Amino acid sequence: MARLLDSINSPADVKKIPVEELPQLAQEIRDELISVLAKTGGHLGPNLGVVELTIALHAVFDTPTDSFVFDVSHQAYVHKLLTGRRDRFNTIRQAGGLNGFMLRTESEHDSFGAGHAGTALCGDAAFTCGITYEALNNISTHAKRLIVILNDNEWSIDKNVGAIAKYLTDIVTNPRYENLHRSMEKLVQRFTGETGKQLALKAEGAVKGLLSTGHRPSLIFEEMGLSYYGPIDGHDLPNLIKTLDFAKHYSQPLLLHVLTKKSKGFDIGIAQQKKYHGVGPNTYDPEKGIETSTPAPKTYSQVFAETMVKLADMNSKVVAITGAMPNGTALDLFRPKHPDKYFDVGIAEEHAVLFASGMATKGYKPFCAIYSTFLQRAFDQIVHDVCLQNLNVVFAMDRGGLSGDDGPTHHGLFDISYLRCIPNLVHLDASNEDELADMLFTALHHDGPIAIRYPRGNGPGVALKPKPALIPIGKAEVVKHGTQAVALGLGALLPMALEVAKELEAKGFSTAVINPRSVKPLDGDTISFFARGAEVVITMEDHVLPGGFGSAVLEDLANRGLQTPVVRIGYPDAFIEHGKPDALRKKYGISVEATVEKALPYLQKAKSTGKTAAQVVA
Ligand SMILES: Cc1ncc(C[n+]2csc(CCOP(=O)(O)OP(=O)(O)O)c2C)c(N)n1
Repeated sequence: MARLLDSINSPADVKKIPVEELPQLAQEIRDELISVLAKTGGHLGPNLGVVELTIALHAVFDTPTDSFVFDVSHQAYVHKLLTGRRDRFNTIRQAGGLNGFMLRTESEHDSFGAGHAGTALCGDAAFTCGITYEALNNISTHAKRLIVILNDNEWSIDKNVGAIAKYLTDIVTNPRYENLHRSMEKLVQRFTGETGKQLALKAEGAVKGLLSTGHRPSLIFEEMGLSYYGPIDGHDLPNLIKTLDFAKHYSQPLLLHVLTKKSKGFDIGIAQQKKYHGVGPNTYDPEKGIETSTPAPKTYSQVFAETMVKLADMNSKVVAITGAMPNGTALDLFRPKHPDKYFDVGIAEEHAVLFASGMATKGYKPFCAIYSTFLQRAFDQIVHDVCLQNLNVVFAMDRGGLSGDDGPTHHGLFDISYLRCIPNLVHLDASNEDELADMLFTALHHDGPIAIRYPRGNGPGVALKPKPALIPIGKAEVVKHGTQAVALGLGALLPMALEVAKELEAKGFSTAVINPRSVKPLDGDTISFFARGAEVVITMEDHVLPGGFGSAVLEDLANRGLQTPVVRIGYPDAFIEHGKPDALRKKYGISVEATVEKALPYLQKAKSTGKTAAQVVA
């Protein structure tokens, strides 16, 4: 039988399908999501939860004239399927294919490309973000027509946390509200069709009357200037369509509280909501409905969490803070071991940092585990509340470098630039698992703020020492001596720097390799010792070039009056698309071949002229 889904090339086609056939479309979309994401990976649970809601939105509204802003937009796959991207859906999160989030350049139907939470009001977890309340605060003054859909599935990636999660549960379970909800439903049922739309407008007063009777669990939204309606079943298509049609003709900002089930229609996902929020390729078999087991080597995140357990065992002042990412940062391994030292503050990075600074003033040693990309949110708290106060806060920056399939919203390619300029802050970059453990241990003993950057996924597989050791801050590690070239491989790029050295040596040029370890303070003494006599200095970083590690080296050499040429390898001044890290690095010249090609002319010139770089300058 032909699929209804195959007849949909634009939202106009959704409107042609009779309401009674839409559940079939919903089933086809679920099947498509489950089968495609089995291969590509992606945000399965969130999308399975919003199938009916997204169909109903497109049945009622007209994008791009009407704008849909999804928060975080990881649940916009269904929207992509209904807005002319069905035939490319199997390329999602693949190099050159569809992005896993909304992307303004991908379609006119994507009004905003949000990958960070709190950008719009939508998921229940967005209500843990400060900026959500900042937006709410302005709605009554500035917004005329706005429909906020609160997609309440009780989950962030982990279980949602804090007072607002409890508040939403209270609304859903309040028996008084149940009555109100039924009266509202009847009202909406009556006001469908063309005449109904006119009546609906007139009914505003009646709605408001209903909303203001007796105890109103929806008070918080109403006080902020949003009429509250709900909670309604987010999987009941006819009722969703009627309700959205009603909302469309309501002339004031409105909040529609919709209850959905994450991972709906996929039992393994329902049983493991955290895991199926976002999965990697080949995690499950869509035909058999079972998990495909793959032995997983230890990730940097796991090493971080295991080391945190050791540090908290050693020192009673150690606390760990996450912003709704216990799974991603692996702190869910720490939580059961030290429940009283574990804090999940919700998707509230600014607060996480401020909270850490407060704890530090009371003698605690907070480790804030926040991805490099999400720490951008907390820049002022880092400057004003941690570094200016010179407090003992540790930033464990996971996903420093490429974030692969997630793309530009999630790559951690800016943190060296945005942190290097802040006084008092130390910035370390781990090149293997054991070094990460040592850096965390060193941070425990360091006075003042310190940021430790480590990559997504697995390290090179270096075994951990039974007990971590102190690393001298501001001291680089000389991995290999050499005289004509010096390759500085920061963090994840240290193995590549070693390869570059091997290639250059094979061509007859003696090359030193340095593991810089500390971006700030930079070990200018060691670097300049090698740079002074060399023909070329090579800096390699998984970071943008402007303001990055290579820039720090250039600044230091210039301050010392050294003019040895510097070849800087890193990302250009651009947002980097999604793709596999190896392929992206290659594309942007972060490869052994490209580096050797750039460095060779300096070495060959010196050989042919017989003059060293220092002599040429003189
Ligand atoms: C600023 C920021 N911090 C953390 C994240 C990581 N993150 C992605 S989705 C998500 C949970 C979203 O929950 P919700 O909005 O309720 O949507 P659901 O997936 O439950 O549908 C989190 C914490 C993020 N995207 N942005």
